[in-house]
Amino acid sequence: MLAHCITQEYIPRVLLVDDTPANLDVLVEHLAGENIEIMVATSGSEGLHLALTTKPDLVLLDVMMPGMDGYTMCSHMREDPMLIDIPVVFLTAKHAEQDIERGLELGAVDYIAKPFSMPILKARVRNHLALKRKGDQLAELACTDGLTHIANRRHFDQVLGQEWRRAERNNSELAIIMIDIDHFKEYNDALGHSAGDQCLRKVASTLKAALHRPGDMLARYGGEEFIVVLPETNLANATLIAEQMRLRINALTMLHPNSPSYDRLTVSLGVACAHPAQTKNETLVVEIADRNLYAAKRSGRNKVVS
Ligand code: GH3
Ligand code: MG
Ligand code: MG
Ligand code: MG
Repeated sequence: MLAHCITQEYIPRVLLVDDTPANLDVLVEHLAGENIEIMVATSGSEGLHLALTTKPDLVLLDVMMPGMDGYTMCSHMREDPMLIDIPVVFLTAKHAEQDIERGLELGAVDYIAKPFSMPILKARVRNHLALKRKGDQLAELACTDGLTHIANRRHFDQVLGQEWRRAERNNSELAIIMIDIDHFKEYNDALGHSAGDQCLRKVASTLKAALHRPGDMLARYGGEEFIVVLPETNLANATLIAEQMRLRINALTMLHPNSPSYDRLTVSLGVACAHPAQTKNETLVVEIADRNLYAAKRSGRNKVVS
């Protein structure tokens, strides 16, 4: 799923980890005017737990702490796919050349020695947060279809691979729906390309509205083709969802003046479902859904075949 909308108001979150409460108090006091949300932890293990549950945009990390020290916490973060993209800045009195080298080799983006200048620390925090934001925006753009703002094909392929492996581990089923707009070439020919683009956006948002579970995902697969992955869904339930999608598109009553079969815009849908234990790979499920979509086209369009 796409993480968050680029246009939403953005308040970055910073996690401070230090075993000395007085150090945390000073940082909290000085960072208070920065339009950031601050979270604090007084140990490496608490910091790691908070990082996992709150996904901060930056971690300011002490090194010397009883129990899990800062270096160890940083190493754990670099090994965890959920935490690997969160930048870490060490903020520590331990600043011999080899300490700094070690911290940077562990993947920290910066290493600041105590005692430090508060204005310089704030400037560095702002810069690291700005870089993190740019990285997040790029990652989101790389996953999004520019016209419809739903997931693109590349992101779909990644998610399908992940869901397939999850279904394999959980011994559960996974369903695919392929959707293709009927006679869309004629729609463009009759109403123009810009109306065609508008139509694609409307179809995307209408299909998306038929999905209700957080794990379900709709993507633009190609020109006027869409695809859905439904984790832990059997064929009967996937067929029901596909039928709801077909009805919702019908209910738009978008005039299709040039259609050889209907007076309004319609879609054809192919459904497939598989157990990873009994199926070669995820590509095969997509192929079966595509074959069923083709059958829906041949049997008159505006149909679901599963
Ligand atoms: P069928 O019912 O068999 O699916 O017929 P169709 O006309 O929908 O299928 P065909 O593959 O012949 O044509 C697909 C059309 O989709 C042609 C292409 O111009 C249009 N199309 C693809 N991408 C876009 C797009 O981004 N914007 C617009 N406006 N049209 C697009
Ligand atoms: Mg300490
Ligand atoms: Mg097509
Ligand atoms: Mg088509």
